[in-house]
Amino acid sequence: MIPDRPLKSVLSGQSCTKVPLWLMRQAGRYLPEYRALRAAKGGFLDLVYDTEAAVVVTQQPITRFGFDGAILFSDILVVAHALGQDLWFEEGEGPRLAPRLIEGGFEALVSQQERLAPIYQTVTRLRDVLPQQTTLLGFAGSPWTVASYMLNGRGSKDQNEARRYAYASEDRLSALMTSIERLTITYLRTQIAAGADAVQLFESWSGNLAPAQFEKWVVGPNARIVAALRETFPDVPVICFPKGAGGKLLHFVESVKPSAIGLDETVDPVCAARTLPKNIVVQGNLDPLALLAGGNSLDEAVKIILAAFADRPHIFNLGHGILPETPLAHVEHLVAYVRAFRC
Ligand code: 1CP
Repeated sequence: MIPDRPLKSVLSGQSCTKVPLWLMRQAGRYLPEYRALRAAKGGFLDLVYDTEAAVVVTQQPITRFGFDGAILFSDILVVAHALGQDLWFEEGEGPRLAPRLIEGGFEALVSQQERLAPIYQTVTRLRDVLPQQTTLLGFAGSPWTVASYMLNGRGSKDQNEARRYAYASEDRLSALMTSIERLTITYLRTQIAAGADAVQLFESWSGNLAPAQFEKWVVGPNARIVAALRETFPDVPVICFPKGAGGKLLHFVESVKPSAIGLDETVDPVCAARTLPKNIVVQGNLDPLALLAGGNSLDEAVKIILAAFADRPHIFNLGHGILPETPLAHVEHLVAYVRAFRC
């Protein structure tokens, strides 16, 4: 008999008396064991491309908290690296990519897909060592979000440079987006073939696009990736996380048709439960700051979310990544609280 994986079951639309949970960025700097290994290995990318280390880091939050989902330890920007850009992480700041494609250089990039090989090995190894009941989640960035970093060479508060480029150089952006989309499909298919039970697409920068831009750069690529994965792996759920989609969320769900939709913390759970189609699984959406703060306001926020989604398939998660300063005791409290809830 195949042991039950509660998160995979809910993602596949089966009802469950317990709400499965995992947290975005659950492996990371809020964990002392992560900080220790990262210091020993040198840097973030050294962990990502070292299969043994990436396996250990992925397991750390499972061992400590018993989450239902383990998300592969990697980063969305490895796809840019595999397309031939240089990638590094500045200590205490974030990712850097070169050349900065807004200034040109896309045609000269030489694809280096072998850079992804250790990540596939990590997935294979993880499926062997994770507890049977733990769902293994693969992931990738959605093309627009990855393109915005490739164009700007780094993060920014609004990705305005990339958004301006989308108007000014539409043809060149189309070519870049097509390359990212193709590689993302291959990347996710290979993760699934290596053992991922489900995958998540992170569209972190969909929030501030004008509607026509949202349609072209977000809805289109996400829909094509979901369809391509479903064609090859009809039973593998795909979670889409169009962060900040707000009023465009229902349209996104109806057009992209993901198995599950990740909601960020600005979405009203009561309203989402009322308006989203009943067959779509929802994931989310606790404010990471509520988890950081703890106390009664945390319990209140968790209660509202659990109650709102009690009569539909729901995966408990944050609305965005866990903050590095989050006390471990607050995470322990959250896990106990969600575990005690019965729908
Ligand atoms: O040790 C460190 O300081 C590195 C911090 C870190 C970590 C732990 C980065 C740098 N990436 C990651 C891992 C990561 N990134 C995961 C692993 C699995 C898990 O969730 O535990 C995932 C899924 C991501 C996804 C990711 N990376 C996104 C999408 C989700 C989101 O947060 O919006 C984005 C935008 C990135 C780019 C990135 N990588 C790292 C940083 C600090 C950033 C954001 C940079 C910026 O916009 O300024």
